[in-house]
Amino acid sequence: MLVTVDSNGRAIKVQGDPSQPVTQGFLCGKVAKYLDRVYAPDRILYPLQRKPGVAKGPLVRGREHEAFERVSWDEALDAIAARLKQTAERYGPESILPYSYAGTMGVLGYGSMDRRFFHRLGGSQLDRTICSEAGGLAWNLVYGKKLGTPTEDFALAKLIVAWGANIHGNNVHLWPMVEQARRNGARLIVIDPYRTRTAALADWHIAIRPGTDAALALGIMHVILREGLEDRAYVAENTHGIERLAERVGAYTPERVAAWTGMTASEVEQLAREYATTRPAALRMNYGVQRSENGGTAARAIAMLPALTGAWKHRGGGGQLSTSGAFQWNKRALERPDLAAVSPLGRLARIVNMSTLGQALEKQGTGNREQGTENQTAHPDSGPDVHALFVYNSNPGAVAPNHNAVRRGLERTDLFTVVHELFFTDTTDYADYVLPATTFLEHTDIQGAYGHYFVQLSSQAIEPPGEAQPNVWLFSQLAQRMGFTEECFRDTPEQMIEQALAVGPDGHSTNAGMEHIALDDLKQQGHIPLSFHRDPEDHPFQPYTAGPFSTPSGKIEFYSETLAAQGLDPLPAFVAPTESRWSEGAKRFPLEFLARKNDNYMNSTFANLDGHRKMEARTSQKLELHPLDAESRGIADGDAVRVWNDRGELRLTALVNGSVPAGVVAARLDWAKLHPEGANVNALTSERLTDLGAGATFYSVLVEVAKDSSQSSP
Ligand SMILES: Nc1nc2c(c(=O)[nH]1)N[C@H]1C(S)=C(S)[C@@H](COP(=O)(O)OP(=O)(O)OC[C@H]3O[C@@H](n4cnc5c(=O)[nH]c(N)nc54)[C@H](O)[C@@H]3O)O[C@H]1N2
Ligand SMILES: Nc1nc2c(c(=O)[nH]1)N[C@H]1C(S)=C(S)[C@@H](COP(=O)(O)OP(=O)(O)OC[C@H]3O[C@@H](n4cnc5c(=O)[nH]c(N)nc54)[C@H](O)[C@@H]3O)O[C@H]1N2
Ligand SMILES: [Mo]
Repeated sequence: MLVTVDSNGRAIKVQGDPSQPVTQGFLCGKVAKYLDRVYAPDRILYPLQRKPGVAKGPLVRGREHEAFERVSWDEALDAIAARLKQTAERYGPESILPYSYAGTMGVLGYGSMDRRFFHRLGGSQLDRTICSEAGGLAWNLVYGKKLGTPTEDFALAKLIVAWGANIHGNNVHLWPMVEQARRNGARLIVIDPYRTRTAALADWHIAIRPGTDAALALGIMHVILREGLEDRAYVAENTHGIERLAERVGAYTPERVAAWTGMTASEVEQLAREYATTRPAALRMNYGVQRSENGGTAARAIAMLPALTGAWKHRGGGGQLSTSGAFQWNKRALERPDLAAVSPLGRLARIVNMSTLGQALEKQGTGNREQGTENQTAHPDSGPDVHALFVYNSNPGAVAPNHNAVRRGLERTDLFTVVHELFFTDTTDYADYVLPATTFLEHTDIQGAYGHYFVQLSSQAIEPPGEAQPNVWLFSQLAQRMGFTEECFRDTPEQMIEQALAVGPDGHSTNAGMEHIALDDLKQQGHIPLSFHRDPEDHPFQPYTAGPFSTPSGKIEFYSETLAAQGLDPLPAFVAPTESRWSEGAKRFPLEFLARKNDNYMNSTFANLDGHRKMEARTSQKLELHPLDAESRGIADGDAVRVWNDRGELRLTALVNGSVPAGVVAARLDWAKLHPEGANVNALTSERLTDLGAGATFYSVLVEVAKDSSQSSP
């Protein structure tokens, strides 16, 4: 992204960098309006302390500052350090819980000085499972590493399958490649229960029932193997466990799969044939598939498809879940887990799962993952209750599942909460201290990616407003106040960028794939491709064309000894989610609910800006439902409705359209405080975890809906 700054140091324009081969000079709709966010009149500019006697809980929008008083950074840092010390002494340092996710995805801002700080302190470690853990683990079980078809090469495909992937809405920079491929005759198939922008533009939209993807993937494999459409040579050479997989898929006849997925048997066959016989065939699986209780297994089964057909062999074929495995940052240097040895614990702290924050705060245990983990270090399911919560890069008051449980936890008067933020969010309403954070225009960072293969430098463009400070600065300062004397707490961002790159004596990175990259070159060029992607025309990168693979068997794994050793099913199977139309709970709550993202927000980011809200007006605070489900409940388009289950309730306006199949309803993630009753879709979602990776299950939720007779239609 290029930022134009005027002579007064004010950013006046943002635009895509035309020299970036993936983003090609355009920005998505929400980031094109990024300056509205940077210069928003309600940015938090100064450190704030909750006024004595003001209860924690939703504050009136636009008047949040009245609950706080301005303090200096010195006062705030001293007071926070004193409280953290006291908490650590009284309850043990593990009673302090950091909570962060993807507010910034810069390598430094996402996880560096903060990790050092909490390792040295002995604070609980956070298992960052809320987004992609189930799918990432699934992909790694099959291939060993998260690589994929280069984004640019999707333009060469003759078939693109978007599976649980809202390309046009969430990943718009892939869309031009899709369009180019289609100009050359490619077809686009979208597998998504919801009619997204992507689905509406597809050649074939398969409105699969939520949580039934494993059945479909196994059904496709059934047809492929029955009809001999697999790539036998590729499978023999590169994969492990085909015989046992073949045995397993025997039961997944098109007829049975049709009954689960809501497709017809002949559609299952058609999809399998088209996928297996079109070359190149590119699979864009995204994380939508795995926000479901059986989502890890579903993602794993889907990931096997290009291995069965040998699609990786054809340039423009194969698939992509994420390209993040290609970025081998020197994380040990950035995060310094070795500092845990000098913490009061003398070891790595227990791990708390971020997807069960409600439970962690309600003192019902910490929701640690028990299975399928790749980084199981040390996490006893015990340990002290959480007494201090340090939130940055995240808005758990809006994005965490089971909102009402989270809210009860945040309301605890004995919980000390610090929030580092840009705006008064659903989370700052519960903070004891609110600290002002910078936007990415106001600090320097280095970036990897999960949708391309370029290392990028994002240089500071403007001065921060007020007293806003970046994450690195905050945790460096706080470390000084805690009396942490290690040199690494005084590192500058530039030094840390060099550490991330593991810069060698000649000034170049020593990270695998980055050996040609020097910081000075990044400063000049902004973005530099990873080594294997430097000459895409003559030496195109095609992952997984040949082994050895970084799995235990050295092969692509259809059958997983790793899972077998954990007592889990080594082969994929379809298991209906606990909350689905087949479950006992469906008697009381018969509708499957999709707690969806917005095309013009970034999770909960941007939802507070009027311009962005306008772009979302069509679906904002609406419940989308099928005409049959509306009719049987006496609901008409535009009626006020009540949506509820045992966890919570939400009042929305009915939008009866063709966007969801019968039995499925959908609404959008929003700030809870922008709804009249102070709740959002996560009031309905649960803390139940995915089968692999212990991730959140935003898309396995049952609800009931009724006309809201307490209100007349707006
Ligand atoms: N505009 C915009 N862009 C974003 C984001 C945003 O909030 N807004 N968020 C960013 C983030 S954090 C992420 S992780 C990525 C995620 O990008 P995606 O993975 O594309 O994210 P989702 O919208 O969660 O899921 C994609 C689709 O999966 C569908 N889906 C739900 N349940 C099922 C199911 O059981 N089976 C199948 N086949 N599909 C299902 C949903 O209806 C949805 O349309 O996007 C990023 N980009
Ligand atoms: N119902 C439902 N819930 C969901 C999802 C869904 O699809 N449906 N999606 C899930 C997914 S995929 C994800 S990834 C999570 C995302 O969860 P979060 O990462 O919490 O996402 P955001 O809502 O973007 O909130 C990030 C916050 O960080 C702040 N921030 C931005 N930059 C900085 C910075 O440099 N420093 C600090 N200190 N703060 C900063 C922003 O102002 C913003 O309030 O949400 C999950 N929750
Ligand atoms: Mo995400």
